[in-house]
Amino acid sequence: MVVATQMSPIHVEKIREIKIPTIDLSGKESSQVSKLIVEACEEYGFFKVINHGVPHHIIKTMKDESFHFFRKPLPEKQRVVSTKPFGYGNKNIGLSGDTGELEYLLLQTNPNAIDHNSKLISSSIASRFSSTVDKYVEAVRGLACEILALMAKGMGVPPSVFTTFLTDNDTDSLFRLNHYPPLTATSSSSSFHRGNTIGFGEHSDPQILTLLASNGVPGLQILSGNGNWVPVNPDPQAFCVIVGDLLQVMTNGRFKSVRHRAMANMSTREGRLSMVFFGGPPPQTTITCPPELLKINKPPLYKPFTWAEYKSHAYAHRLGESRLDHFKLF
Ligand code: GA4
Repeated sequence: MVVATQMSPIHVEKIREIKIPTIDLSGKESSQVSKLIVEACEEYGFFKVINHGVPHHIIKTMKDESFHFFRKPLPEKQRVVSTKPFGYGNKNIGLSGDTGELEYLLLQTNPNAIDHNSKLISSSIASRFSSTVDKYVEAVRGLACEILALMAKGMGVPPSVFTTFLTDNDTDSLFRLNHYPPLTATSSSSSFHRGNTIGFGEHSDPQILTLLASNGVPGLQILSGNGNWVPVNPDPQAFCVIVGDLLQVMTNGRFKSVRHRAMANMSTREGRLSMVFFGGPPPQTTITCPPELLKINKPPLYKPFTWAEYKSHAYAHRLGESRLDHFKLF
C-alpha cells in the first residue's frame, strides 16, 4: 500500500483499517452479491469487481491502442480536433481552469452525438481505434447495467428502475482515457514534491455510475467517511465501480457519490493508464428518487433537475465543487 510520506503513523493505522470491498461477480448466489454491492455503495460509494465477464482481449486491445496513441508526438495528438471539452487534452481538466499532471482523450459514446469518437478521427487516430473504443464501451456498458440491476435487486426494486438510463438510445455516457506519464523533477518544477503531487484533483463523478480499469501503476485514492485519503491498490484484472452524483440523488442519499483523486505518477518508468466509462442518462431525463425508494420517514433531499441542467452547473464550476449542495432541498 502506498502512503504519502508526510503522514503520521497513527494516520497510517487508520488507513490500514479500511478494506475496500472486492466483489466477485461470478458468485452463484446473486442475492448475496446484491447485498454486498448495496453495503459497499452505502459505506464507501466505491468497490472493485472481479470475474466481471468483460473479455480480457477487449480490455487488452483497448489498453494497447491507448498507449499506442499516447506515445505519439504531441503535435500529432493535438490534431485530434473536437468541441471542448471533448478530444485530446494535456494538463488541463474541464472548462474552468483546472489543471493536472496528465494527458487524456475524452470521448462521447452515443453514436448520435456530434462528437462521437468515429467523427473526431484525425489522421492520428485510425478507424481501428474507433472500433476498439466502440467494442470496449459496449462491453463495459453491459457490465454497468448488470451492476445497476444488482443494486436494484439489493434494494428490492425492479432492475429497470436504474438500468433504463443506460439502455436508452439517447444515453449520455462518456469514455475517458487518462495517461499519467512518470513525473520527474523537471516535468513539474514548481509543484514537484515527491509523493504528494496531484495528477487529477479531488472530485466526485457527476453521472450515475463510473467503471474504471487501470494498468498496474498506483495513483487512485478515495476519500473515506472519516476524512482520510485511501490509496486503491491497482489491479488490472478488476474494475473499480464509483457511485456518481446522480445515483446519490436517485437513492435519496443512501448511496454516496465518493470523492476521489489521482496522484501524479511517481513510478520511474511506466505510464499510468486509466480507462474510464461514465454512465449517464439521456440529457432530458429528470433526476429524482423514484417513489419505490423513498422512505416514508425520509422526505426527498434534492429538488428534481434534468441531467442537462446538472451538466451545465458542473461545467460552470470547478472540478472540486460539491455540486450536489446546489440542488439540496434543506
Ligand atoms: C469529472 C468526471 C469526468 O472525468 C468528466 C469531468 C469533466 C471534464 O473533464 O470535462 C468535468 C468534471 C468531470 C466534473 C466538473 C466539471 C466537468 C471537469 C469539470 C471541472 C468528463 C465529467 O463528466 O465530469
